[in-house]
Amino acid sequence: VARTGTNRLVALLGAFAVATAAACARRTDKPAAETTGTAASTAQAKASHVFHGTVTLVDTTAKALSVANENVPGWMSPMTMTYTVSNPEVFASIKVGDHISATVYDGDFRTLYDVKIDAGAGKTTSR
Ligand SMILES: [Cu+2]
Repeated sequence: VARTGTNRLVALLGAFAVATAAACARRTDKPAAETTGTAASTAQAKASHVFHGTVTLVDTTAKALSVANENVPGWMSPMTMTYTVSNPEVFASIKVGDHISATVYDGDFRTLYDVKIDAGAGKTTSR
């Protein structure tokens, strides 16, 4: 019974991912420098940014979030995108409308790190 809804949610997430991946590709001004060499050591040196946004979709099965972010200078302009998170335990409490903060890294537009739900902010009742 709930299966139809889940499938539609997954399809929606997929559509978001495709659309937003294209949007972000246009924002990649600098070609990746680490075409050769150890990717791990290069990745660790990447700059971090503080991310703020409002959750627009929660997929607890896929452990994915869609978030409408505020401008993150040098990383991403305001848009709605789907992400995975580094701390999936947030799925125990996170919900649509929550305002969250996280850490993001240059060149990594798919993962929100150390997601925190901001207390007292974005607690809208509308879905
Ligand atoms: Cu984006």
